[in-house]
Amino acid sequence: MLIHRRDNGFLHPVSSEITPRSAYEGRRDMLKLLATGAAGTALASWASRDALAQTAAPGKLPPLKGAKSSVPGAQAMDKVTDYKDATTYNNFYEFGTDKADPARNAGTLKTRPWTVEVEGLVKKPGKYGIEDLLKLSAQEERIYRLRCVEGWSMVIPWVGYSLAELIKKVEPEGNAKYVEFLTLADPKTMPFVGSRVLDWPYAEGLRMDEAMHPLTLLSFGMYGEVLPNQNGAPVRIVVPWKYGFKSGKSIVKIRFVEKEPGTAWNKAAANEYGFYSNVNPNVDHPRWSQATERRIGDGGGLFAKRTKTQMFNGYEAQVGQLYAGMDLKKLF
Ligand SMILES: Nc1nc2c(c(=O)[nH]1)N[C@H]1C(S)=C(S)[C@@H](COP(=O)(O)O)O[C@H]1N2
Ligand SMILES: [Mo]
Repeated sequence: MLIHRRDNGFLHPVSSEITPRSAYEGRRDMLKLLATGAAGTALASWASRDALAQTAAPGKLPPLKGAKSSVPGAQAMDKVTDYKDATTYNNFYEFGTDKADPARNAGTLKTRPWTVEVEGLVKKPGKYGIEDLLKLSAQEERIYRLRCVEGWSMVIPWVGYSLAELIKKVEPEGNAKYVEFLTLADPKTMPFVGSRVLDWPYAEGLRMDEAMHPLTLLSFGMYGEVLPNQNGAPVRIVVPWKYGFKSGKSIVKIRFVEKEPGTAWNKAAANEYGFYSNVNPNVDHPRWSQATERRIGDGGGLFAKRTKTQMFNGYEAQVGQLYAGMDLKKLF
């Protein structure tokens, strides 16, 4: 499609024509998907997950218990989302872009053996096996809200421990300022890793103080069981004050770096997804407002009443200080 902009009587190509073709096509696919996610076909997604949801119940996966957490902010503040909703309506683009796709397709994910490689600016780099990671610190149950950038949210009882526990064990060097997370990208088991929707592997990152914050969770389970594949088995990050996409699923690499790392969504659309991506009702997404959200499964499903989104997703008392003096409109 050729779109021209007329300036001073001359025709200039718009940026889409000077962007490499592959990047442009990937972006075009993505914009289409995002547009549908935010509007009409969300309804179709919700309906298509109904059949899956009917059989989704805890009790089928190995138990993973956690003691009630004493970390401030990690206790129940809202009604916990039903398991069937939390496991049948979410994003995991490696398995498809429809909200029902992760539950439908993630059965192929092989979660054993599994290692997480720790590398970069760290004194104890190495490959950490999942069984050792599970035992590295006491498992806690943390009840967190998670709000997706698209405007829906859930309240989930996660099981895991503060990422800080692992970080302290591996001893980052003094010049490590950021932590980068890379997730599995296996084309054999993840059907969409061949698509151009995102740059694979899915990459995310946190500033060191964010990664060390006690609320930042290294999670292995939810609802008293190990994580279902569609929710990021066998290990994922959960950062409750940031939009959901900052919480990388099925992670295989943690890298300590000096400079702010590139992240999957920022690379796909920098004007829409910043590095910080703190939940902020006062900063609109360029294509929609972030002022309100819909709690998934709250009464009428997709038609549930929208509630006001809270600054830092309600965790301002715990994390606001991390951003003191920063212009959150610029550093969104
Ligand atoms: N590897 C990977 N992690 C991911 C995603 C993804 O596509 N791939 N999607 C993110 C997005 S956009 C959201 S909202 C959350 C949602 O999943 P959950 O409901 O299981 O937390 O996972 C995040 N983690
Ligand atoms: Mo999301």
